[in-house]
Amino acid sequence: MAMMKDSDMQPASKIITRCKSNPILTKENVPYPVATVHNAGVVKHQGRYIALFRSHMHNGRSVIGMAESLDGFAFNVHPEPFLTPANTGPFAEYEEYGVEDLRISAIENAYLLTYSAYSRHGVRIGLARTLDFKKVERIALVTQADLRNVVIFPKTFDGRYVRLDRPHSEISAWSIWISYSPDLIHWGDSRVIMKPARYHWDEMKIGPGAPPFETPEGWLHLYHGVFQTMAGAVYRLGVALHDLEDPAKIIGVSDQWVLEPEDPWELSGYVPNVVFSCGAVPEKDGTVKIYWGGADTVLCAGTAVISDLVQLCLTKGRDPL
Ligand code: BMA
Repeated sequence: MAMMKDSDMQPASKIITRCKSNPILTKENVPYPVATVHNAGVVKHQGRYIALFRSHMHNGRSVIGMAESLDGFAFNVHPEPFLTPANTGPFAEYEEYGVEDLRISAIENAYLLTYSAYSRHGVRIGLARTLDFKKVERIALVTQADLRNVVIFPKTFDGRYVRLDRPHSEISAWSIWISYSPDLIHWGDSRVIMKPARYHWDEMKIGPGAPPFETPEGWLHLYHGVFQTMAGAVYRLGVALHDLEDPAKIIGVSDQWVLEPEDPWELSGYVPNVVFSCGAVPEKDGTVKIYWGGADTVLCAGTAVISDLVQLCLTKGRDPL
């Protein structure tokens, strides 16, 4: 891996250009009572951007709302939430405390939705599918407790689905793992592929962010990393590049973050000092729209040039493990 000097560092704020109308969604834009609007999975469906965002309700539990946009920045929120905890069937017991942090992967003419399901038993991941964002079909609970941040690659590899995830551990800093499945229900061949770096911006824990997207050089993955300070944890975003044929192989991880809390609505709110992403939309012009929750309170957006992010992984890398 190429080592870098301090003079190689480009400030994070230059790599992602924040949208001038940030925050792009707040609780005031939601036609039902919520305390927050943040972490959103986003895709382009039939020419429209669809955002499935998390909101805390006034009892502190979360639901998933839906918003639509023509340009990816000005969103209108639907009158009813998109996904609320199941009250019957096998999912009800595990969604009792709420549903959170949904990611969307477009694959095989459908959209796979992965979300955190909270209950008295811990947190596990629910997998659902939609074709049109009108009807949602729950497929399976695809993890035990405690595991979060499941993102599915938008392509199969040798006939298997591939996901990144983040198990909890008491003896190791929380890291990014990979798992495989022939049918979306049974997952295995799990192994760790990326760990936090000691005394580094993400040394406390890392986790998958937006589902990876394809670039000519590899799959680009926007992940989150956390640093513990005397004033609490700081959540930032970083980038890693995975091999196009073998997504378990990391070609490069940027040694510097690409986004950190800077705006007032990222520095203070429900949870201060947080930028947290569940969605990014690559565009044909070589840019990517990136969406993140600010301080677990509002939804923000920005754009980056994809090749800039790739170059960071390739030239300012560190060892992934
Ligand atoms: C994580 C999740 C996210 C949240 C982040 C920062 O553990 O709960 O939903 O945005 O913490 O509070």
